[in-house]
Amino acid sequence: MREYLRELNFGQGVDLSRASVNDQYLALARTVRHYLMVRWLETLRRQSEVQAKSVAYLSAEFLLGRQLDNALLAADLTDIVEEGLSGLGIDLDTLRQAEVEPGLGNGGLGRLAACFIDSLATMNVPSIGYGIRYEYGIFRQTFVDGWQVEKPDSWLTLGSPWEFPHPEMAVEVSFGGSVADWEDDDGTVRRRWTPGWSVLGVPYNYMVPGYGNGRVNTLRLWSARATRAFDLEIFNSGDYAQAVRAQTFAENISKVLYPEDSTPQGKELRLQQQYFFVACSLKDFVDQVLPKDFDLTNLPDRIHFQLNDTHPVIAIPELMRILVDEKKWSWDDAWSVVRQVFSYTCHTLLPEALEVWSVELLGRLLPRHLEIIYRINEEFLLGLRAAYPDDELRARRMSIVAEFPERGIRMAHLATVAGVKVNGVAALHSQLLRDKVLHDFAEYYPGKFTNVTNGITPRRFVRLSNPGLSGLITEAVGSDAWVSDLDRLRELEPLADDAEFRRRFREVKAANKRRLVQVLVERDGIELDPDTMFDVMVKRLHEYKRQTLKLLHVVTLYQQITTGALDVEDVTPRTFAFGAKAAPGYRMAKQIIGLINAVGRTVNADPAVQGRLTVAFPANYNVTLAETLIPAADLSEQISLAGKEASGTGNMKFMLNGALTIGTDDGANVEIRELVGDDNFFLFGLTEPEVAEVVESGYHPTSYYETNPHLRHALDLIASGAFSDGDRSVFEPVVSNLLHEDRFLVLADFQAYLDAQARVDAAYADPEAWTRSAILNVARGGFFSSDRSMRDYLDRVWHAHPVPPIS
Ligand code: T68
Repeated sequence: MREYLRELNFGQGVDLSRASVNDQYLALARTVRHYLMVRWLETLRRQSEVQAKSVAYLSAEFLLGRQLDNALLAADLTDIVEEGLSGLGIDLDTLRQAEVEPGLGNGGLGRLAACFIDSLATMNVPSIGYGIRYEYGIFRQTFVDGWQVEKPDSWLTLGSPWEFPHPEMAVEVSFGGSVADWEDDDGTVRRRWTPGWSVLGVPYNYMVPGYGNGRVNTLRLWSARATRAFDLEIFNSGDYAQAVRAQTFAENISKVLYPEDSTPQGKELRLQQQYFFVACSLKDFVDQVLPKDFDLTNLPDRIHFQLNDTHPVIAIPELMRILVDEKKWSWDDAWSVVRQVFSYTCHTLLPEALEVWSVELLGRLLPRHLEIIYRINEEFLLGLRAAYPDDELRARRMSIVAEFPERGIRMAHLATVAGVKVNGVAALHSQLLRDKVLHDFAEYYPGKFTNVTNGITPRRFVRLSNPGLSGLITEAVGSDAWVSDLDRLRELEPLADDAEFRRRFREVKAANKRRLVQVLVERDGIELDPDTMFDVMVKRLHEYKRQTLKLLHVVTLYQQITTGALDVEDVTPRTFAFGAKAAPGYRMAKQIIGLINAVGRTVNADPAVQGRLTVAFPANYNVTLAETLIPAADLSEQISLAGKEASGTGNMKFMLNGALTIGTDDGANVEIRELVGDDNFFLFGLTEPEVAEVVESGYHPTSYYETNPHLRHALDLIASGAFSDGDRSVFEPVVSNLLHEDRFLVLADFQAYLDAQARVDAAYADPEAWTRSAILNVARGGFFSSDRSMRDYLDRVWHAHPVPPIS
């Protein structure tokens, strides 16, 4: 505590009596990071000594969540700090709440990256995360009259104690200009890129502490600054305003995270962001991380670059450029190294979500890279035509360069051609990648395709977010070894049949529900009854995830009760909780948010359903809210159309926190169900092959509307204006989309969903049996630790190894 007070006095410049909560939080954060510093330096020292093969995780997003609690846990400081602070009259929990989470990601993909670097550190794998330090992360969602209104996320304004800026290590990244031939000293003709403009990338380092192993890995995020040339311009031209504009232009590159989810937009700035962080990272690795005299022909022994989706795929031509243009290697030598050091993870099945950059844009922004991509493609097509001599259609399908609707570069194809491995993120997803999305490639490159099912870190999503359950598990297992060895949860299995254990398990869930109730009152002014079933659907808002299906269930129940078709006494009291952000430009998603809120307003105010149906939609669902929401859930909604959700990771978090899942046979749900068994999972809906068949034979949503009275009544009620003050036009787009288009077969799965929900009600009516299932969900969820995902990547993709722990 002496150190803490020093930080307050000398770091924040206040004494205890005048310190604000923010001062106190910042001082604590700095105290903790000092404590971790020795380990960080030791990790770095050992890393350069041992020269083991490392992993570089390249990701445009790292959705980290709050840092304090995780750092305290990793360093085993929580108890000491709590006690010390309380001696000073300070409540640790108050300081925890003062932290603004860095929301540098959109959803699953960004959160996955954060879980992976946590696991790599915990498993003693030499690794580094590379990404972008956005000044504004994912927008803060507010509701105005139930409609989403986005506010900027200024996560840096109150100070950012976890980062270490290194402006002296800035690297220069160039864009634009032109390419021309030039003659080398030895007479070889080479291509020379003369860029048009450049920016600086300033590295900000973040500690990634392993759990209880003394290791601290690094996450390096890049921030864009104007180059010194820009500064000189200010000096010389005298046109101060223009020079400042130039500066703003440069800094725009890392200004804001694109709030897109699965729908790529041909945004120039986005391509700038991608090249910016990739070029900074490769330069950093080659010039700074590797030893000075390193022979780059040995690069594959020292590093594997994992490409988190296609966002960093421009790294492939960038490394070619470095080797061929800067290091003056032959093309073939460069290619033979490049094709050994990258692998690509695909996170989608929606064809429209695969990135394609227009040749016009790429050629303007990165002319040399475009040339390199063309040459990679030429050689690829040469091989392809040799393998399939009379199949020009196949060559066109597989080409890295698309010709329609405009000339474009298919980044997924580039990644697949150059990558050592290509993986999907759940068994079903990987299979569909092989069989459908990248089928031609899987035929041409057998052995290149693999699966690594996603995982989540048990440190954040069980140990920290669910202390009650953690205590129970530790007691049952006999130690806290399960926190870094999640298979030990299996030992809980026999306890599912122990009435006393079930009672305590139920008590933990009840306490988590009360904690959530309290948080939502304070955070949103939402009042909930903890004695109802908490039925939770939290994830990005996207039509394929089918929040509307959940909503139609709510509306159906409401309609049935209010018309007397259902006796209110027969309805299981439920709280339907939603959490979802819509991409600002995604109109249908925003309409659906408006509709959820409108239904909530009506249902919550209607005395006829009071105490039976409640809709809660707290705004701004983020990692922090997930940490209290998920442990409180009874029922986990994972209801995407089969074949559309690559994996899902929320589904795993719910399972490990003792919620039962109602879900389709999609993504990782398939593996969840295999593990828990059909008795402990509420399966419904079309399977992926059935979906394909329905779509193939012509899908007519109206036929479901016409033949299913429940569905008709629910849709009619929405269309009637019952949730929009009688205005029939407000939600007309949602209703008519469902009736006439329904790309994601909501109506086709509606009745099956209602039936499954009836099974949920029946099961919930028997608390002992329900608790037994919930315990089995936890006991059988160990597979979904991201530590296991890391082992799979190490074995199947990276061929790297943990190094001995730091004592
Ligand atoms: C998600 N993808 C998948 N994308 O939808 C989910 N996209 O099934 C999977 O579990 C998760 O990745 C992890 O593998 C995303 O989250 C994005 O966020 C995104 C961001 C920018 C552009 C495109």
